[in-house]
Amino acid sequence: MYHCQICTHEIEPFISFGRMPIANGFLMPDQFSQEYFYNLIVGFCPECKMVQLLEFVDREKMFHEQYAFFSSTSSFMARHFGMFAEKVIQGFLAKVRDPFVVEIGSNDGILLENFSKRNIRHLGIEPSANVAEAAIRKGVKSICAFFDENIARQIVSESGHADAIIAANVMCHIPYLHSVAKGIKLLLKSGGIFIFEDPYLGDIVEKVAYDQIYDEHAFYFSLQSIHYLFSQYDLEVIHTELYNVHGGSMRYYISHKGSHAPSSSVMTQIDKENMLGLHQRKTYELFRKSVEKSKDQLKQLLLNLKNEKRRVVGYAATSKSTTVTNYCGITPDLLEYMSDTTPIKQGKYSPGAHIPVRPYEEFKANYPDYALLFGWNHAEEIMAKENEFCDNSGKWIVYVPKVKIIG
Ligand code: DWN
Ligand code: SAH
Repeated sequence: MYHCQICTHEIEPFISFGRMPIANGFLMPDQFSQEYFYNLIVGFCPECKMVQLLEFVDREKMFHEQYAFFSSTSSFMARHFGMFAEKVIQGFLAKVRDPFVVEIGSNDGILLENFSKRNIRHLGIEPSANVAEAAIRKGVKSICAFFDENIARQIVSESGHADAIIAANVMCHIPYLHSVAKGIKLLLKSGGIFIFEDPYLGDIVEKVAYDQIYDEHAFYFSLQSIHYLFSQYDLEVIHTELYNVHGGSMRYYISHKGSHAPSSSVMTQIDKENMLGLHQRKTYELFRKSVEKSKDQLKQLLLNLKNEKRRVVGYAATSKSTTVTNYCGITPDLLEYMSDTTPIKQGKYSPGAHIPVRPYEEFKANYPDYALLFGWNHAEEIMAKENEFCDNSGKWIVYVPKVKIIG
């Protein structure tokens, strides 16, 4: 029996992906025999509506000095975060004297560099030392730590309260969200704003984007579950916005209760969630059936292409690809290699499935017949730069929202 991380009610499991390795645990052959696995199972809490993992991997196994994801690998995301910073500055800092901005999970500084370039006082909290060092090299002030209540207290005593706390794609990574919410409560200035975004549960369900489910993503947020959590600390969701990044993300604006007037977006979004059925278990049962269908179709397509002796390569060794390859049983006989632009992944093998990861230059030098788009969330950016692949009769295989061939 498992209990909800947010409200302690019993969780209802609705999908199991079986044994899974660490999503970003790219490794060398001499490490195969000691590879770490855990059970990837997701459940729904009927009380607070939080969708969450049942088993968690120790944070030090995922976030360390060899973390494989560098945020700045996507130029579209760099632009997105430039606009995010602009909104924070114009909307909340313009009238503040010597404002102070804290980012949780600042990675290589992709968001905070927009503040440091304007000489705005800032601090990034980032536990993965190698990416934090990349940020520091860019002039982004960062400390290597996991954000929680204690770190928040330390920041207040050393630098004062924050006018804005920002976070992207990290809140859903933190199982101990109560400590984080307490930290936000004590770090945020009265009248300050906490803004964060994460992949949105509504999009995951609607698009059958099951590959967003992996060890690092402890939670799959809806507005209802976020509201439940923060209202316990007298913090209030005052506004929400949807963005077309990472497959559909929700940005939440949170303040001390009563300090900002809530916008109509909050009630509108709650109504939409009720229409989508995000508060009902049966929605997740249907999701499971769609996931199983997607898996069968993708596996069959790859088997057919193998029989036709076509060359198929994975495009972008994303964290998400670890769920797809392991769950669908995609082995090196079905996928020649995975192309990726990140040096730390190149020359290694994918977690669990042990598919070689090769530099992007190899893809360009010898185009395959098909590219399985593991970076489907960056499809616009990727397809725009891969005209030559298509001119050479190359075709894309996508699996979100449906398994299909493009080109
Ligand atoms: O939540 C998370 C998100 C924000 O980032 C983290 N838990 C980890 C990570 O997830 P991901 O690995 O699925 O992220 P992306 O951004 O979908 O994929 C990044 C990978 O794709 C990098 O290894 C670089 C690669 N890539 C590439 O090879 N060519 C990316 C692009 C845009 C490209 O053109
Ligand atoms: N914000 C970036 C990075 C997202 S990846 C972006 O949107 O691209 C998730 C990041 O959160 C990793 O860099 C990881 O090291 C960091 N992280 C994980 N747990 C954390 C915690 N408790 N506090 C702060 N950062 C954390």
